[in-house]
Amino acid sequence: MQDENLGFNSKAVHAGGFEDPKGSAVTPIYQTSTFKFKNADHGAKCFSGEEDGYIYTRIGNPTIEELENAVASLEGGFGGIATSSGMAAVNTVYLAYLGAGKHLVAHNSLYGPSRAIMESLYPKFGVESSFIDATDPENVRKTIKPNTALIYLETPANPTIGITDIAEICKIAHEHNIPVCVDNTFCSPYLQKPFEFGVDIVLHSMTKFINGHADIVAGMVIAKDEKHYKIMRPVMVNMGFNMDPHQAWLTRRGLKTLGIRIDRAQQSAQKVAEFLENHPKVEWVLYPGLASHPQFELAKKQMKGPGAMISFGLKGGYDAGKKMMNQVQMALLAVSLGGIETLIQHPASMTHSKLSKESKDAAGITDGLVRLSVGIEDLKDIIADLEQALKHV
Ligand code: LCS
Repeated sequence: MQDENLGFNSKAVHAGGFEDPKGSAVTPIYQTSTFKFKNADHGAKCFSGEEDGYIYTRIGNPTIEELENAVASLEGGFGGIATSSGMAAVNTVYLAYLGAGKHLVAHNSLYGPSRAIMESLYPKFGVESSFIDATDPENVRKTIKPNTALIYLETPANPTIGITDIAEICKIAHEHNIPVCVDNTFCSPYLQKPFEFGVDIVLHSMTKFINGHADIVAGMVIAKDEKHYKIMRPVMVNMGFNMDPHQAWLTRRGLKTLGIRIDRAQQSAQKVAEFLENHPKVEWVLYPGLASHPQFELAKKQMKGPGAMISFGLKGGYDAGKKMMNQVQMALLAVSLGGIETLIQHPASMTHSKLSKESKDAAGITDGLVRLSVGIEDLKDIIADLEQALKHV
């Protein structure tokens, strides 16, 4: 059966197109740096592209390729480019489309380093950037300049859970022939398919939901079509942002259960968000499954479900948040997200600490914001843990 005809969970299990010559049910780990050519002519033809064939693992490897095909199939894109980390995926996109004299427009709330490197590293190479509140698409229109070369969004955004209207922003960007990239880490293709709304590039930190087991760091860029694939693939290869075959194998294994893990975590997240919203010590909660979320209607239109990420603020601000984080017992006080275990962290002092105070303020990353990644443990235990921790606040 062709992959295109399968449902999401079937694709998550079977997609990738690898047939092992020895009949292995699971794609083996091709733990090799290089590949033998049949003869000198074959080697030359592999290099010239006249023949398909593996050359060297940084360029391509069967275990990695199966993962690239599987994720591209789930996203509905042309091709995947696996990277050593989510940040390598972000940099593949930045380096492919930006350069001296080019300008980036991005949402103001992004994973800390995705924004911080635009403030600390890329100006060295003559790249300009503007960070705006893209939850109002008109702000994107107003910020585009003749040298704007990329529009970069995260939706829902880390850590504010702000949601941007992907279709509307693509419409504006494409009037100016500017490609749009969406970091789809918070949703995974199970909950959101940015290509359906017109984007050109999707990227993931697969460290999160796609792998889902908090045991590897990995990234993926997916191109809508061959043109964008050919712009980006050489950046990964030549910068050495490649994945390792063992990392690819673990990620492919994690991917198989993506849908059922998210179903479970999301079901609990809805209840946890409602619990927090009704708790007297909680000032506000941002979760796309709550009617109080400012983009609740847009979330319903654009996402298949509200996901497993919640941000909230306590009435006592930062000190109260710190007390709570020190009191959780089952949830781990740890950065990262999207795994089977519930994680809690404080973006202002942890994941987003490298941003300037002005950048944090403008993006709504307040000192009191606490981020919760709901795992697949029993709901009663997740709530009991939060409840006992809140008693100490
Ligand atoms: N994009 C998003 C939305 C992320 O949340 C992260 C990591 C990255 C890209 C980078 O991926 P990595 O290189 O770590 O695989 N987010 C993290 C977080 O919120 N806490 O720790 C890492």
